[in-house]
Amino acid sequence: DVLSRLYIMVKPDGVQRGLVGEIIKRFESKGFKLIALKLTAPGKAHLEKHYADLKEKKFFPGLIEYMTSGPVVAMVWAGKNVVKSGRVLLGETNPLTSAPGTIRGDFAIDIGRNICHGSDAVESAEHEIALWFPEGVAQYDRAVDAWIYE
Ligand code: YYY
Ligand code: MG
Repeated sequence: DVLSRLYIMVKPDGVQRGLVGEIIKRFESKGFKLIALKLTAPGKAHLEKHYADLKEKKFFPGLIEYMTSGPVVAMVWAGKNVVKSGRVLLGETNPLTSAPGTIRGDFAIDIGRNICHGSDAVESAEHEIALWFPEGVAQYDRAVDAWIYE
């Protein structure tokens, strides 16, 4: 992992429930660097591409319906071990087994309403970043990095 990038997406339920700021806050306070952010509702074909690896699952149609039920907030975070760390901040796929203190553990109950997506590996993160941000991401230095990284 080391210095890498992570695709995070507040799902339609997270947006409707007013949890966008809360989710951003957790990645921001942790020390990760925000390099892209947008509110978007790209439609069925795009979401089917995003979740292409799950298209044989029986929950797939319901997942796509849910994901296209409203706008999502797409973002990219950068930092050391950000993919592994992001999965820890997110919790388990099922909120039931997500520890308190995690995003899904603190704010969700049902697996099909788990409020936030996070890439599961560096390769899938890069794939998802290209899919959601074809326009590219920001590049900038942060003076505070010297106080976050040894
Ligand atoms: O990466 P993550 O979101 O934690 O789980 P995935 O296995 O990639 O599944 C994507 C998405 O699908 C999950 O966040 C909720 C939904 N889902 C579901 O509704 N029912 C399942 N049994 C498994 C996943
Ligand atoms: Mg996944």
